[in-house]
Amino acid sequence: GLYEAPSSQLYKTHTKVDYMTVWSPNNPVQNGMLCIFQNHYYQPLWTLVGAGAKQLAPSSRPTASVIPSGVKWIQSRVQKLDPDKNCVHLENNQKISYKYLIIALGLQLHFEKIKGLPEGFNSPKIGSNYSIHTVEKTWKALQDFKEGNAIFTFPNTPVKCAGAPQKIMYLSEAYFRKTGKRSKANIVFNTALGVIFGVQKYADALLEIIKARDITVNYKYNLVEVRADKQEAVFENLDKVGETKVYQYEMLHVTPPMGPPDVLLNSPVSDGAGWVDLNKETLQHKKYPNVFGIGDCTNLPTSKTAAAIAGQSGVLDKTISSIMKGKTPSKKYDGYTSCPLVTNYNRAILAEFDYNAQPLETLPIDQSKERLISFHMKADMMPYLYWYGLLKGYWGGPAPIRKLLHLGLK
Ligand code: UQ1
Repeated sequence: GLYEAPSSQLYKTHTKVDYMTVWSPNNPVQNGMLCIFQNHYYQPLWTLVGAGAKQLAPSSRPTASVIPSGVKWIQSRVQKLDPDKNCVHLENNQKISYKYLIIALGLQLHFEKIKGLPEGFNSPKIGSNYSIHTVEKTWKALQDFKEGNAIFTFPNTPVKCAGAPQKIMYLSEAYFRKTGKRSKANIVFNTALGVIFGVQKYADALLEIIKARDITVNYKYNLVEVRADKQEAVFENLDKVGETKVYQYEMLHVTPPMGPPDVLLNSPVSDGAGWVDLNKETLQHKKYPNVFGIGDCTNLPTSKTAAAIAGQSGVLDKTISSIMKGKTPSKKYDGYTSCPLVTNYNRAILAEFDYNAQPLETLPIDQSKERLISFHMKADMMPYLYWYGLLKGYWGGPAPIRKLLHLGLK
């Protein structure tokens, strides 16, 4: 879909200026045009939905209801970007030209890159918190679990919310304990990565939890096939070419491979991998000065999270204001991102960090400890911050709060 001038209240000071945001409703429903644009999802809730801690319904609102007043919403897919001619091609040979363009297309899931998927989801015992279609299957598999391996995967591609693949594992482990099934469960995290988390401070805390809760982690293990009929998952060992290992599972949580939306592949605005090629500090395009980007579709070298988008929107607002006034943008994005690592039904580690993988914590307490307040922020506060703050353009990330809370403390 498209937002046309102005894209959100974030930019309400520029109502006289023409610009548009190329934007895609997150995680489109695949049956038919109308459905594609019907709903907007607050995906961070799905971590909890998959573990039975929240309902699915409150994670979705009609897209029409979240579009700011004064914005014209064009319900059509972008077919091609033509930044040399300052225009965007839509369906039915429609074409729209722009003065400024913000690309916010998100990313796409690639379940089909795993042999046996997505059709494997027709069987029970397999779920994925990453899709509206499969998140409730995770909860079903968890409830039906009797005995055997509970396997959680992390793919060999960039992903959105790199913490989510292990959040559901901690919640599952807690659920098994709560329901007396823990001794029957062997919990395995097979990750294509070589580390549990990219920031040392939080990686240390997570590894302690993994040890204390008797979880097995296999690094450089990448899911390549699911044989749903036999309840088998096949992993390749990324360190030993050609070596695969087959695991029997009683429950399987799949984090699918992900990539840029098709329209960005080989597009003039993209880098070699298909992500929008931005200046990492100003969010301005490296080659086209009137093109900007935000969120999962970009090649900003930080984690793809809603918190990162909040931080980016605060900077992009300033960057665009400067450019429109003919000034050089001065506010810089430091790569701020955050990941509330839910470790239990009432605990989370609130990871916050920057481009240098250095912690950048908002609260004046050690956020690498499992805390109740971090869990409540994730489960009960963030949805409001998202619907009424971020989507309306009022929330540019917690930097001002951090500075306030750390006055005289650090
Ligand atoms: C945040 O801003 C945000 O976006 C609304 C999230 O997404 C759901 C988050 O999870 C977090 C942690 C933040 C950062 C906000 C604070 C107050 C630390």
